[in-house]
Amino acid sequence: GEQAAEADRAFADTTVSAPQTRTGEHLRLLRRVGVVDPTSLDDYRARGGYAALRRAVRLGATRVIAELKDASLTGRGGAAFPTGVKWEGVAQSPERPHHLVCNADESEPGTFKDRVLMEGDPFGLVEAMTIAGYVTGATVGHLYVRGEYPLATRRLQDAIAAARARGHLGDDVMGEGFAFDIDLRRGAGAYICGEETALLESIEGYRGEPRNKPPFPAASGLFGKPTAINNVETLYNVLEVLNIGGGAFAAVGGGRSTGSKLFCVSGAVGAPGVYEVDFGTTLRELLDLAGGTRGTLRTVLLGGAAGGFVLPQDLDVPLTLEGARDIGATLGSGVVLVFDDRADLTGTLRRIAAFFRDESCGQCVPCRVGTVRQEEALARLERGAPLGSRETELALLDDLARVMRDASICGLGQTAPSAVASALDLGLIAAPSHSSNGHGGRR
Ligand code: L3W
Ligand code: SF4
Repeated sequence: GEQAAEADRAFADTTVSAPQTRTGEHLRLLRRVGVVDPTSLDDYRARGGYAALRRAVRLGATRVIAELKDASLTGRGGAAFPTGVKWEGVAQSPERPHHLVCNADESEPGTFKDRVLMEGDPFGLVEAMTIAGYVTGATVGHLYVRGEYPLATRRLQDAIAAARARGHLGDDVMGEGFAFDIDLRRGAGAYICGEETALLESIEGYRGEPRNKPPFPAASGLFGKPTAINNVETLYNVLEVLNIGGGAFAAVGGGRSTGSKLFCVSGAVGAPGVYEVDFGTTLRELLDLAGGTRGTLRTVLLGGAAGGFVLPQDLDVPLTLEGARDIGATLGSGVVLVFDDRADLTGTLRRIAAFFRDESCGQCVPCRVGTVRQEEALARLERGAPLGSRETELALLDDLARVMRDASICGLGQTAPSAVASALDLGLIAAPSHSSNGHGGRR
């Protein structure tokens, strides 16, 4: 009680700006955030809640999957796997039981989009998970929420209880003849438990160590059974697909980037916060929405630690998976970190490296050792005391990046060197060196 009240106060004090979108366009995922009473199932229903579930049941599982494929909906956790394909794999598996998991362990540095959805529109996640359970044939959905999200946890717990009390969860959901309930789990502060297979280990009661993939969870997941595991934002998109239809959803954006995307904009902008824009909006337009850049723009880290740096001359890049890839970045989970010319880039990269070193589960050598060596090299560069020459350090970082990317078991080790490698590529790490020949810039 006391803790939750404190979290409420802390939330009220934060300056996360109101959700926004481009003028003249309606919000999709954030539509109800800040508008609906997050504690009221009646208010949720009055604002269109549970229409998507009714539609899903009318269509039946097979046609819902077809709608998701028509929509070209892809996962919003960073890897963009097609949601319809994932659900189909689980729904069609002859193995029993089927499991459903929602990955709400949002912990990527600079990411806070799922938090805004869960705190502001918790019934949306309850409804979307219920639809996912209906379609994949899972009767229990495990909702794994980041331990440091007390307000989201409480709102979700209350929403689950309210839905249960009104027959929107339980043995006969809304009188539609299927059973589904939600089991909420709280993480305990380990970033690695957001990696899907580590998360499954954690639910099973083991240490959060990633498994080798394949097999993917859709074939062998929780307790070795077929498991659909989805990011929070992906599930809210399922509501949108059902509400407007797969074809209308796919009409926004294109390729593997259809619909809208939430971006977490922070750093040197006028109004940091979560913004929803249609795929295809340019980075420049997004930054304008976020109050414009403050100071002289140096670079933008797009896609967060797993992504890449964007230079001021590339701000017209369209925010799509394809557009980001073309300039050597990713959209990842929607991180947009803006640096002005006074920002300490090497220091920031060193802190990101320290984060990965700290959060590595230690299971495989390239990551366990690589994250330590990477942090050390960056710290030496930061202090201006490289081993031999600056070039030696840069070569070492380059080597480490290659080994970690190629040989790590999971995404943590594979992507831990991404931002550093991108900064090296673009010559953004400019450390003083005793024996430097003065080279900077692109190598
Ligand atoms: C069935 C196949 N399913 C792949 C499934 C797989 C998973 C999804 C993506 O995430 C991203 C990275 C960073 N049959 C399948 C299949 N799947 N092939 O598709 O799989 P995968 O293995 O490509 O990626 P991943 O390891 O799940 C890596 C991002 O994660 N990241 C951090 C993200 C942080 C957050 C957050 O805090 N909220 O999202 C760090 O690396 O962008 O792209 O479900 O099972 N043949
Ligand atoms: Fe653990 Fe890192 Fe290996 Fe992933 S890459 S399994 S976090 S040691």
